[in-house]
Amino acid sequence: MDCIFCKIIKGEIPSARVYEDEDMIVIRDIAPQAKYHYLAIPKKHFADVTEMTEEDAVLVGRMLRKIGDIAASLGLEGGFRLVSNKGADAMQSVPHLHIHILGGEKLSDKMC
Ligand code: DGP
Repeated sequence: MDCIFCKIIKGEIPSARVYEDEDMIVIRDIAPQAKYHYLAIPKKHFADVTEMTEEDAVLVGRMLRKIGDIAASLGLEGGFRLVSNKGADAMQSVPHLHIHILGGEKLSDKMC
């Protein structure tokens, strides 16, 4: 499958990986929109929240809990914002579910 995030997971495309476990990798976003901008990417490929099975929902729930666990180690002690885009209106550019993790500074209150 020609998926950029699957290639990053396999190590075929380099990335700044800050965390990895059996469920997911967390990498630095290539075009940061905050002081700290990470992407939590499940190792299993599915396009977005509308394509999740019940099993995927459990996986994503686990990812959220782990993001909470590792947040402080990523410099996010002051708080963080999670975003997962789906589709054209949200400007999703990579059709492999991912959760943006933004923080390290006061974020704009314009969105969310
Ligand atoms: P979205 O628009 O929600 O689909 O976000 C995709 C994000 O992925 C976007 O913020 C830029 C990031 N991105 C795209 N290609 C790469 C890459 O090759 N490496 C890294 N680290 N991030 C990437």
